[in-house]
Amino acid sequence: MKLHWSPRSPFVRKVNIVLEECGLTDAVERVRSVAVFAAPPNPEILKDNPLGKIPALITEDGRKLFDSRVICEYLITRADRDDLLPDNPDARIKHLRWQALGDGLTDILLLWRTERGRGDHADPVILAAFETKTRAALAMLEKESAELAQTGFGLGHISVVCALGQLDFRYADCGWKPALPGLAVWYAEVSQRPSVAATAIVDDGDGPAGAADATPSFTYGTTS
Ligand SMILES: N[C@@H](CCC(=O)N[C@@H](CS)C(=O)NCC(=O)O)C(=O)O
Repeated sequence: MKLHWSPRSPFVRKVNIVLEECGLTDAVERVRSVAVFAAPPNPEILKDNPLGKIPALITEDGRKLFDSRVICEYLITRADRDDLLPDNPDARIKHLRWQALGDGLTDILLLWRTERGRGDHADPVILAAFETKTRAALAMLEKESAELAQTGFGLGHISVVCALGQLDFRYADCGWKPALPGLAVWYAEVSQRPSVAATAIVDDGDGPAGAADATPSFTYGTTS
């Protein structure tokens, strides 16, 4: 299998965690592919994913799979690891819902950074909406932190971990952990899991300069 990847992509990290869980990490040839939302699409990625996004996986029999949700389900089925995405309808919906919440939060964090990177041209209404949605998603996860802890590890947890990892990567000083203690305890515990620890985001410096990183971030403990 061939994987378009980046060591700093939270959506690629979902796939990396599943690969680790399934013992398939060495079955993949990695191609370092730069994907930037606010830039011309990478032609090498477009050949395999017309949406220009990573992750994209090419299987041994030539199937071009995207996005992370499809790739993760493919790998889980291939490895017969239905504990990660149970067949039982209630358990399955629980994981798919957490996946939607985690992936949705990650999408917002990526788009928010892109908008912040526009400096004086950033739209304050859009910035405020991203902040409101981020706070609401984190508040929901705090409410559900006991259920996250009590439910067998699976795809839903993987998406939430990757969203929180992205928050720590790009908004390291936002101070969410003291404000959301249940979620912080669950996150600290799940971060010890070998598949999660082995796949931490790494900034390899490849890609566009982070104009957004020079502009003010947000602080979880305050209101906007
Ligand atoms: N829904 C997609 C999202 C993938 C995504 O947004 N990937 C980012 C990198 S983390 C990307 O490729 N961005 C480039 C773009 O949006 O054009 C998935 O789950 O794979």
